[in-house]
Amino acid sequence: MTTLLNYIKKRTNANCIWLMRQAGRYLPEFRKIRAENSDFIKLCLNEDLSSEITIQPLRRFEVDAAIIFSDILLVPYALGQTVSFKKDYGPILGNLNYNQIFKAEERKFLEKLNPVYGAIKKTKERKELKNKDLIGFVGAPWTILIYMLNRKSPKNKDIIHSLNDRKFIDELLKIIIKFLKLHIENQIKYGATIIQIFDSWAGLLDMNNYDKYIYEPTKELVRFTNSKNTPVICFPKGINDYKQYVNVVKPDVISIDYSVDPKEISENIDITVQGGLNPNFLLGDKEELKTNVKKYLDIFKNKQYIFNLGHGVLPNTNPNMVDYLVKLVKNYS
Ligand code: 1CP
Repeated sequence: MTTLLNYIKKRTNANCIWLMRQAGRYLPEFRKIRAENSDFIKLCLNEDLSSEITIQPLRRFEVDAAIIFSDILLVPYALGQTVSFKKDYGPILGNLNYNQIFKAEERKFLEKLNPVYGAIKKTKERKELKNKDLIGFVGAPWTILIYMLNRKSPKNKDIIHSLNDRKFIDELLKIIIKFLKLHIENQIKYGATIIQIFDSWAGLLDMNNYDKYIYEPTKELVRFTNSKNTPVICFPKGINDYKQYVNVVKPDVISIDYSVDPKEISENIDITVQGGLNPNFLLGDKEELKTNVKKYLDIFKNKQYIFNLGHGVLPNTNPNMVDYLVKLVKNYS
């Protein structure tokens, strides 16, 4: 029985926890592999190493799920845009070749991402994953669109001006949605039991643009995923109105960021809530962490709540603090 999935389906009443970015960056065993693999995309496309990195946190911590080691930017990569990562800078994407993107073929896309599906299949078969969920994921259409157009992390709202060429943007968005569906479908086919949609840049948009760029495209992905009998966790980081988002997009679980008041969320949202704790608390002392973890657990005590952070584990986090956090949550009553 997988805890997280059964919890989402309201069949168990456990204290559930997993962490965004639980695999990677802050773990010495990941750093060792990373030091030997300078090309990050290649590392994501190495079935054995990707599967190994995926289960690394499960060897250390009693988390209820693994998230496949991959990246949201593998989708632009598989559509033909080059993607590389520069140390201390972030992702760098190549020029958008319109002809290539607009003519992208499903077969070629799947061929490029085949190792991700292979890694999912391999991970599912590992003993560490017994009774645990494997979370597959995609970037939300809006976040992928932004990376493809801006070709690096958007630092501010200036990028919104480049949305002026409406016809082109509409076409690009359609292609992104089509291929995100294909990627979701195949992650499920090879063993992902839950899908998380990361909308890391939702906070860049004004509310009058939500419908077109966030609500409608994401709703389409949620419906599609649900039609494959698979629940969806949505993380629209920085969005103005979580309640409206839940009402319109209708995910199974809503993952909240650290800027929102959890009390307000617990009073106004009826579906399963995930996350919220500021990842910075993992950098401080144990007492402060404990107080804040307890705050979230107390607020959501009589609700469906999956413990997680309000964004990913930071690279300079001490794994001992993560261990302490997981134990706090598991022992809470
Ligand atoms: O240099 C390195 O060692 C690579 C660091 C790294 C890692 C470990 C990147 C580069 N991506 C990942 C893995 C990753 N990315 C995972 C799997 C591991 C896990 O979660 O346990 C996941 C789920 C992601 C998702 C992801 N990638 C998001 C959404 C979540 C978020 O943090 O908001 C985003 C925005 C990306 C893009 C990305 N990948 C990597 C970087 C440095 C970035 C850019 C972040 C930014 O623009 O600020």
